[in-house]
Amino acid sequence: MESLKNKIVFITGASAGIGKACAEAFAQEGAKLILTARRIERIEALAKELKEKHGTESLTFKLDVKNRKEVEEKIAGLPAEWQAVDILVNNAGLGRGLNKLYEDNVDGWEEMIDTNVKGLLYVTRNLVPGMVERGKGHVINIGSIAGHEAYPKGSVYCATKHAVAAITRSLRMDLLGIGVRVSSVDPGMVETEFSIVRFYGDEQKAKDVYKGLTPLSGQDIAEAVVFCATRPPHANINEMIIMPSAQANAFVVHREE
Ligand code: NDP
Ligand code: 8X3
Repeated sequence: MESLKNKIVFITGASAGIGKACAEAFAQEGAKLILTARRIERIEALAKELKEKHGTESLTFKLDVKNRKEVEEKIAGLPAEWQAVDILVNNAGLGRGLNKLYEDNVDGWEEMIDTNVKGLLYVTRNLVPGMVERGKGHVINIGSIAGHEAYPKGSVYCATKHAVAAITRSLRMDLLGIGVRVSSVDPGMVETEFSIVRFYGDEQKAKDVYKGLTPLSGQDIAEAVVFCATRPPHANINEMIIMPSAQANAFVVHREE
């Protein structure tokens, strides 16, 4: 098992859900964290909490992955001691709406494509060259079951996660022989703020998504991400699909009354 002690881990979308759980899991392993998201007050509070609990050293800054210039400038301006990023967790992402394509809100499409696809690309494009130069690193993308299957009313979200799957596979080939690994962790239903965001703040609708079943938690996914990151250098987890036991695939779910 590869130690994570003092490894520098850059996490996008660390202010909630899976990203926050990843920060906690990497902190427990003694990693140093670069915590980014738009809600800076949340990541600052998280950094403080992890410092108290585990003595974690963190660098925090506001980063909107949709903003190409901001991504370029913030990564180029990393303090010298934070530049050698070992692990990038491309987690920032969202769903907007659950509607038939021909009735859907186009603004939500822009947001999903700009965040889940272009945002992930901007961050990757700016951090991977350093990994290539150093001949080591690991990119771990948070994909989705929606990157393996398409489901009704989810055409654009599914398209973005299919894009993440394609980017993961191509990048792995681009980096072959260089010492930089690429993995993807692809969950089914995880109860986070995801559905609240998808339904534009409708908490009841969000709760109903997980009604009658035990969904995954952010921690379940974070444990898988840490598993990928701790494989010995000769081994790579290409992709890992993780579902709640009550979910067989993107559509078939068992709910208790
Ligand atoms: P949450 O809504 O709980 O967290 C999403 C995170 O992404 C937040 O920290 C948010 O931070 C960040 N984020 C969103 N937009 C941006 C942006 N433009 N720039 C930077 N950060 C951003 O959802 P999850 O934790 O569930 O989602 C994390 C990832 O997991 C996403 O990629 C999602 O698609 C994926 N996923 C989720 C599943 C689920 O069922 N929950 C299942 C499969 C995959 P802030 O708003 O502060 O910027
Ligand atoms: C988010 C979960 O079930 O909508 O990736 O694909 S789902």
